[in-house]
Amino acid sequence: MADTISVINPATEELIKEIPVDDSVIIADKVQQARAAQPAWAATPLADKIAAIKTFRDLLVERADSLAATLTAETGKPITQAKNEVLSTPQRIDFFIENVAQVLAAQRVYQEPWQAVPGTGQLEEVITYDPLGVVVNISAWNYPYFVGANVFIPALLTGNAVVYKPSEIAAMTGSEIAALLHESGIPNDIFVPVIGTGLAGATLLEHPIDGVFFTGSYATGQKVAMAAAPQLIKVQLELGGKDPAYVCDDVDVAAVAAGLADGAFYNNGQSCCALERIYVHTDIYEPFVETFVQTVQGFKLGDPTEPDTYLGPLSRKPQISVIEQQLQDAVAKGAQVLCGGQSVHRPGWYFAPTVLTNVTHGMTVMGEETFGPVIGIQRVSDDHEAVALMNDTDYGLTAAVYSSDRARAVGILGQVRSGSAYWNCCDRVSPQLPWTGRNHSGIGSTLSTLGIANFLHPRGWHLKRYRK
Ligand code: TXE
Repeated sequence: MADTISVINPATEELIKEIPVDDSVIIADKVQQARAAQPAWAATPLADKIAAIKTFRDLLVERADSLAATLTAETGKPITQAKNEVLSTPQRIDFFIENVAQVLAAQRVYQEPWQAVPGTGQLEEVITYDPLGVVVNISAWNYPYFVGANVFIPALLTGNAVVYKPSEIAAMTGSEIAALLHESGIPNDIFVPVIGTGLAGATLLEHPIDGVFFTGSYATGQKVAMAAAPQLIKVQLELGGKDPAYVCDDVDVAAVAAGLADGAFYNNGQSCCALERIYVHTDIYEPFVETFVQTVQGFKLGDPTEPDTYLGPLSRKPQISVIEQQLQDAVAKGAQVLCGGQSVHRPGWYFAPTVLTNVTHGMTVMGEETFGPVIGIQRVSDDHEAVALMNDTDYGLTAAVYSSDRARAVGILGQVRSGSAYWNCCDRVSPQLPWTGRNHSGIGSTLSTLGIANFLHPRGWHLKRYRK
């Protein structure tokens, strides 16, 4: 009998379904199918590829309710946030559709004036782009539509075949994505889902492929990069973060505190760019903390299928132990728990939203990714201290500064290593901007025109026309 993934509802701990996983023979076959089919897909006119992706986009909108319900059932994401994810994905798809032709267009970068002397002629230099070929997309569960579409939409539009391994935590959603793409006209052997755990992901990397686009944790990303290294293929890694915000002394404290609480606790803190550390200027520290805690205590925790629920269960049970260990370490070293601090007594993997003060960088909660509903708030005496603390991390995904002075904020952000810099906002992703990280937050970028070009090999043409 085939191995299965047991899909458990994190809010009820009930078994939803057993899904059979693909074994190594099936995986080998799927990669070969994609390899055989890819040249014909590359040769398919761009207009036909765009038409299929537009249909997919329309189906997402049409079926948003049922797709969101699946996502909520298997990950515990509150239904309003799940629906928001499904319905916001078309914005990214539209960006790719509108910009792919421009990225694919051949560019004549140099042309000599025509030489009239016999034996000479004219040199022309042109850049064209070819698809990578067969790319593997290993994906995370926390935003399967967003992080999936960031990869498979531009990959397909640029003529690649995609072998897609959704996370085992979002396998039902991954299967629904594949079914929708096939229904939209993407051939079955051009978008090929592989269902399985990390083992299936590792097995995929043993096959000859032309690129791996991974979204997930630093620890797994490192394994993926090492497994892919012998093939010398393109490796793109969108990894985690320990994202900081610094609140200067010149802000509207109430508005900023409410915005930052959302940045820290949306999707239960299970966002790659969730705020994980907040530094507050000493002059406004007390009122900031007071308003922040009030906001957090106002968040509705409960059944994720109810539209007004803001905090559902965690998507993975083992994460509760990670959080508990970080809290124990913090409290032992002097942190103060202003609210939360423990799991919630009800069925499901619930953890109360937790605000810590008196934190220091000697605590794991300020150094390691928490990926849960916990935030540490640290007092700082000036901008220099804030910059030093923001940079005191192995990660570098995003950084935010809140100030009424743009020059001050931009000056601070310019000194912080991060892929995204936010002034008076946080936890924000835009299709027009590259999504990228420094250090342990990854390699490469999705979104923006860079996130399309990353699926292409450039070719430099040296073209000489000779006069006879
Ligand atoms: O990651 P995991 P998760 C990050 C986020 C957090 C993580 C959460 O910050 O760190 O993702 O996602 C497969 N070889 N981002 O828990 O466990 C596994 O089956 C090959 C960053 O899902 O690393 C799953 O499909 N594959 C972000 C995938 O790897 C393997 C956006 C990820 O699993 C494998 C969203 C192996 N050896 C989340 N082992 C951003 N920066 O954009 C496991 N997998």
